[in-house]
Amino acid sequence: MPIEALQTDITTLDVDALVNAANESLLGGGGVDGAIHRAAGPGLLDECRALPQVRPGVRCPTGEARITGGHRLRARHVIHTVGPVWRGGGHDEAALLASCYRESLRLAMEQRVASMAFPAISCGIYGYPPERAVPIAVREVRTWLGAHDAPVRVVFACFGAEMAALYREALG
Ligand code: AR6
Repeated sequence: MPIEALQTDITTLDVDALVNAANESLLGGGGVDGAIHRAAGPGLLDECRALPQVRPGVRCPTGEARITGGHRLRARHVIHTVGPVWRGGGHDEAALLASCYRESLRLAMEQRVASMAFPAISCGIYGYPPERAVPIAVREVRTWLGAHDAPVRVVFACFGAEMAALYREALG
């Protein structure tokens, strides 16, 4: 199945599942998280709030993922994942980021999604350098799809031409 990079606002995509670059509270924020919550409407926040806390204030630890409905989005599902905050690269950031992609794909496959879109997890407010994050995203998606023989169309939704160019280079 094709993996492609599109320069677009992720909320406009007609795919079965959108991945959200959330924070551990899952109660919304800025960036793509804010855009997804605005487009999905208040039902998404209500559903997130009802998810169990694994410790006070934490519904999804960094590197993990949780799934909800899409509410007013065209997507049927939102997969919320929490990327690492970039702290120079020596704090397990690469492994945690890779885990976000794998865990999101695992939840998507459980729901039998045929198409899904990822934002550039951690590359905004969390400060992960895109030139380091993009090859991880591409490698994890490729490896995972290859290993699971999953017929899933994956879109990397890129905010801006520079990000789209990085993905296209990594995709080859
Ligand atoms: N469509 C596609 N990509 C987008 C969109 C959009 N509508 N909006 C932003 N981006 P960020 P993070 C890009 O900051 O770094 C939130 O407050 C953006 O240009 O959204 O993982 C959460 O609640 C960048 O390339 O996510 C967390 O607290 C990428 O999406 C924190 O931000 C990710 O940027 C998570 O930070």
